[in-house]
Amino acid sequence: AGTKTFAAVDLGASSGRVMAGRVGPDTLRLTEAHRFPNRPVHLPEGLRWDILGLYGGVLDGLRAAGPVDSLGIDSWAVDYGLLAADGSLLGNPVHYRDRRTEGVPEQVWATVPPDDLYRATGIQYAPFNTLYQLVAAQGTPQLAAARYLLLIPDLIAYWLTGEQGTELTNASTTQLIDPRSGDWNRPLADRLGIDLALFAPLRRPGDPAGTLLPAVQERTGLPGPVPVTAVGSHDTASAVAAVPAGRRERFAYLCTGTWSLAGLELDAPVTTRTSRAANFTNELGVDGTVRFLRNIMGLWLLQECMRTWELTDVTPLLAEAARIPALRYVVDAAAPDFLAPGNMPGRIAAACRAAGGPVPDSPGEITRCVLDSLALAHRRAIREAQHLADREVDVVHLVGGGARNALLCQLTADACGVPVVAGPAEAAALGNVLVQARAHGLPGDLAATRELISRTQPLTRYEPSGDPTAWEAAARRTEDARPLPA
Ligand code: LFR
Repeated sequence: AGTKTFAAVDLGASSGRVMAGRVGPDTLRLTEAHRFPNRPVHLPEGLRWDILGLYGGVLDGLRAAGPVDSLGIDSWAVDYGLLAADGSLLGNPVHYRDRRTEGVPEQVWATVPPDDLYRATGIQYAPFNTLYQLVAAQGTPQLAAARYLLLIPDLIAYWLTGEQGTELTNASTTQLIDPRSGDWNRPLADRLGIDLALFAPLRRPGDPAGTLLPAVQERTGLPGPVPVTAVGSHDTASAVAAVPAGRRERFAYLCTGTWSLAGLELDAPVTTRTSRAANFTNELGVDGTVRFLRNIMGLWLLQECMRTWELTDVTPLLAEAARIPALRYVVDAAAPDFLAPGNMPGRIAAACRAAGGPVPDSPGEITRCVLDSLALAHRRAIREAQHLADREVDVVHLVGGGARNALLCQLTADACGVPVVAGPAEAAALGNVLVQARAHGLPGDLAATRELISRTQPLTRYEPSGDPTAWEAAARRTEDARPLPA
């Protein structure tokens, strides 16, 4: 009694899933209705998302989920689809790892210096920010024909409901939002010739986002009417909302998956010059929070190696990696050279060689290199976040897919020198479900929903172990190569 069911559509860079969440004041049960691969496609014109395949997976998933009180959608950030005046999609959305933005940031900075850009938006430099993508698209027939632009989760919501909106947490990753007002930065867009009229009106997590179209209801077999509710539609916003922190805990979070996003939850953005130089971003979170974090390449490094090796089972690789001594091979896991797809083992070996250290060769050695390097990058980001935001941290909450990787969790605790609490692995889907639940009557604030997660979901605690001086020395070696500016 008193429980409701919510469907969470959660699209990640390597797979999509539809989860059903049963929620009540003391209940939170998440079950997987359907999981499907997300396979980007190399076309002659570049790297594209198979958005129609993903949408098909969403419909199958909603059918498998069965009757729900509402549904919400989240996905990776920054990417979008363009629509013609009649609402039809103009081509496949471009993948953020596509090379079309090469050279574009420099062009943008000639008009808007990077310092101004950072102060105006709080967003770190990444070549794939929507702002650079839109400047790269200027002059293309597709953009010329476009009347509407919808970010990926908003595009899926549009196909499901016929209604257009732009959800704020994800909108903040476009680098076109003023993080203080939470509204578009019109002067910035004007200076760059970006047409903000392409974007639908902003909506916030918890806002209503339409009702399933009759044809969608028929296709999914859902008894209606089914409301769609805006959630933190940026997957990282949903994942941070599901960090099972205690109300008074001083915590950092690590959202692990294709990326590692490491940082702090703040009340206000930090847009100092040092923070920009350290490439920390201020993305908007649910309930008016700021996600002050750094992007680290994450398990993409390993996923991409496994694609080269044609391996699908990570378990034997992790077992092999666990037998190799710590910190023999280290790369800078935040380095932009690892962004594009292709020959990752070769690029990792080359980076080790360039750093003058021993070079990993076997898949086990390279896996170990990735995990040690990620742990070091986690350590660095969490330390720098504390320094830049003038805050202290007693515990690191590690959520997302990496929470299933015990070796990564332990190495992160060892590197950071503070306990790591790992889980939930499906944080984005849980955050998605709980924002819907609150919009549909679950009482309590963000801290209360976090307490519900820590009461109901299995979590694993990792205490720091091993030799802290070894991590310090390794940190010093890699940080010398890329020092934090004074
Ligand atoms: C994680 C994520 C990151 C974002 C990257 C690209 O899935 O959403 O937060 O920087 O993907 O969109």
